[in-house]
Amino acid sequence: MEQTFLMVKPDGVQRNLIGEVVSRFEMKGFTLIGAKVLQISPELAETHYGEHKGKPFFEGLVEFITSGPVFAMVWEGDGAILEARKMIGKTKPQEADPGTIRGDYGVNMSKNIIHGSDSVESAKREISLFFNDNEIESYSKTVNKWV
Ligand code: RTP
Ligand code: MG
Repeated sequence: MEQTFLMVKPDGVQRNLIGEVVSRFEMKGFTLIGAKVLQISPELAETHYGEHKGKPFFEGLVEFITSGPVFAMVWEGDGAILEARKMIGKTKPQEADPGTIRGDYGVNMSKNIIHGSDSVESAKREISLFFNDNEIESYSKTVNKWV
């Protein structure tokens, strides 16, 4: 089963959108297998966004992502990486379709509510950057059905 790393950014946490974000992926049918609130260090931010090092927006991006707590998550599901990116919407909220998280809630390019892994490789890399193995619980919702 595919796993992806999603993270509510400081603007999303501040705007009380953690529940809304979690709800969308839960309703979609994905399984939340890891989650935590944390304040990202500059070192972790620079590693996480390493592909953007040297770009004009890099310093601002690191400053923003470290400016307050984030909500980091690992979700599991069929095609979870691409599906989550579709549900998140385009990077620029003005270009993101209505119905996507960024289309519905994003304010601008730097304050776009949520991060999502963009490939199998980045999902693996980002999950291991943010989570220890013992913080991830893989399970099936169809076993031990209570409701
Ligand atoms: P993310 O990594 O945060 O999920 O966003 P993304 O894949 O949609 O976009 P990416 O290209 O990875 O960029 C990471 C974040 O950097 C900011 N950005 N600013 N030209 C610009 O000013 C610019 N380009 C990117 C955005 O905040 C984006 O989410
Ligand atoms: Mg990206």
